[in-house]
Amino acid sequence: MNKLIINITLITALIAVTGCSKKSGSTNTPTPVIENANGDGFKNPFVSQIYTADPSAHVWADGRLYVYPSHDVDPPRGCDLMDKYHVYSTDDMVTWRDEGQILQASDVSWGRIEGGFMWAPDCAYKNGTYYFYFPHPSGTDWNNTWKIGVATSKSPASGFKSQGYIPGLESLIDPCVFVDDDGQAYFYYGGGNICKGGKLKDNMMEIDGAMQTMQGLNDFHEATWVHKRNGIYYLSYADNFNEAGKGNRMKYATSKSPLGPWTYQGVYIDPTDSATDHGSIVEFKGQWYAFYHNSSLSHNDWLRSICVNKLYYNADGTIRKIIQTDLIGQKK
Ligand code: FUB
Repeated sequence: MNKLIINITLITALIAVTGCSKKSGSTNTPTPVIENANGDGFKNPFVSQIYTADPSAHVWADGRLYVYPSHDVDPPRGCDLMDKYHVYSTDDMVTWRDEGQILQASDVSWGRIEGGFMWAPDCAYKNGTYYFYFPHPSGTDWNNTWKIGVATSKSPASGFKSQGYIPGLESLIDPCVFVDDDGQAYFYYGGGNICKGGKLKDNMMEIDGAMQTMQGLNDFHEATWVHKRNGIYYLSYADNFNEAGKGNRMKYATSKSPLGPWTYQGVYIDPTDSATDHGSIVEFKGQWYAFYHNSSLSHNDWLRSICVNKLYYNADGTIRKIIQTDLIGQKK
């Protein structure tokens, strides 16, 4: 486990189921950008040592913010070779620590023999245990054999052991686990225009009852993320938008219930320079943040890098579009 201190002030201009496929067809009109600042000064991407994508961010009891991204392997072959998840943490949103590698395809006994395909993960905490959820195929026919694997640890960024997979699910990707204020955990996943959610049992490894299709989303593609603020549930996701040199947008919908029905609200992250996007929203020390990825270090759709910018809400609970910043912290 290598531990690297990453000071983003040192970042220099270095340089496709489903997630790896581009589709077109949205007619949604983006909500206006709030032109209220020249960015928030964050230098993006904030990890440059390796290529990372699909950041899922959480704040745990030790007061640090942890990011669980996937890892794009260079040279890429689409998303086929993705492997070896790392975790990053910070206590100030400026200095980031690479906590090292936590899991690789060869650790997964039920996984496809060829390895790779360790796609967008998430992590959840309950009753003293951290649960790391990751999509991985169980067969050579990867696109029809996706499972959602679970690895557990008593620590947020080390010691994870593969425990099997959640039984009875369809072949879909991009797990997200949201634990509500009453301790009830909800599991979401999706891809290929379908998003589903359901309750998790207390063991965090089995679905309690039936999974339901999430209703009310607009042009859902993948990358489900659920968070809650002031009693409102937010489901954010990547759409199918695709134009030359630009990729998916991040949209969101709201509900009074964790399983919908949802009311579509708009785009909160415009396309980056990457074919895909995938993000998370989290509050840390009184400020909300949006994590996402772009390809600005590699100029290659499948060598992505994770980014973060501040996220603001309007008084009515809607989300303002985030201002993406570049390598020197300027608005893009
Ligand atoms: O990173 C592999 C796949 O690309 C993810 O699972 C999707 O969300 C997209 O980002």
